[in-house]
Amino acid sequence: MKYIDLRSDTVSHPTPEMREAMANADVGDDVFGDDPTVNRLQEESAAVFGKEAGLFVASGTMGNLVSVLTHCERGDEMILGKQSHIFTYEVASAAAYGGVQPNTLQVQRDGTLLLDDIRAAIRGDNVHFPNTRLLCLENTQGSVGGVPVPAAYISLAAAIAHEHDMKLHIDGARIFNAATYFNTTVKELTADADSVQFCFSKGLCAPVGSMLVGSRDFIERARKIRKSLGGGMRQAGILAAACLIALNKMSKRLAEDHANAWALAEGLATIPYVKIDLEMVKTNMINISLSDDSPLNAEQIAARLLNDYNILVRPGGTYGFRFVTHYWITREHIDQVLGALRAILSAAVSAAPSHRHSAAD
Ligand code: TLP
Repeated sequence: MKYIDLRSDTVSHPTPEMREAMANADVGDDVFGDDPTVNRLQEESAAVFGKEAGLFVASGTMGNLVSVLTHCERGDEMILGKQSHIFTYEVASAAAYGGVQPNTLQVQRDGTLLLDDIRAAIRGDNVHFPNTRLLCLENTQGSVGGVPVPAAYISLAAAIAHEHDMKLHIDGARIFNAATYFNTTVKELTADADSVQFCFSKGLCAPVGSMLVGSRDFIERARKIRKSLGGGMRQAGILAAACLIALNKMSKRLAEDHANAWALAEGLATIPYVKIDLEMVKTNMINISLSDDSPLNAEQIAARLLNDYNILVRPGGTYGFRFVTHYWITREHIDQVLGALRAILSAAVSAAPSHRHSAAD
């Protein structure tokens, strides 16, 4: 890759092995269920997660939407984090296409929703109320910093949902990062979930694709909803071939990305003006902010990193930057990023020591 790109793990390119597998993939028409490579990917994914069946979808957003629309009827309610990806970054698709009302709860620092908040949010039997059908959890939880959520918590949340005749969906876009952190399996982490969406195209490096897994009946209903959204793909085995490598090989190397994230975090903690909460760095994401006396703001630093060092970071949000490590980020890159940041900040201090947040490029 031409840049040191830390904006997200979604930027990771397919590996040479993936490109070769894609070129040689056996394919068929997947809408007819004829694509052998897609079928294999769906079966292997279901087995890895201990579920009955899988459905290959174009993206994480599509996987979450198909799942919500399969679990819920129009006018139903789902409980989910106010900071969850489904609520925040999926264009209100469940409301737009499914008429599903979100009931949002504060996400905690550990990526969970308080169990008491979940209990309190579930509607009783009353003519005025919508039916609460679904609880959605996210693992790892992205907006609080890629925080992994443990199996014990998921079991407790699932038990509450199931007691109330609700289903549990897990947005597991980065569930393999969570399993790596806990040194457990994704099967263990999602044992109590009724459906799980996970992504091949983030830290696992595939170019495109996500998977929805659940019971056979759920997946059959989901298949029809995927078709209605225009998600019936034809010779998708070309993509599934790369995803098989993601599933079986790339999912086993994420500890390297976590170690690189930790090295970056420890280095960042020593740079003046950088504020970082090391306790929150657990997987492949790091959020930092800048102290009020920083000589440059986040946008200015990002522009200099790009122009002078070919380093891409994403400024904004509630933090200064988010850095995400992935397969194409090496330890040497981490050292380069730390060196560049140090150089940019100290040059800005010597150039304009009295100007706060106003040094021009
Ligand atoms: N997240 C992207 C952006 O959309 C923010 C990123 O760079 O992190 N669930 C979670 C937890 C995600 O982080 C994402 C993507 C998705 C779902 C959606 O996946 P895609 O992008 O494949 O639709």
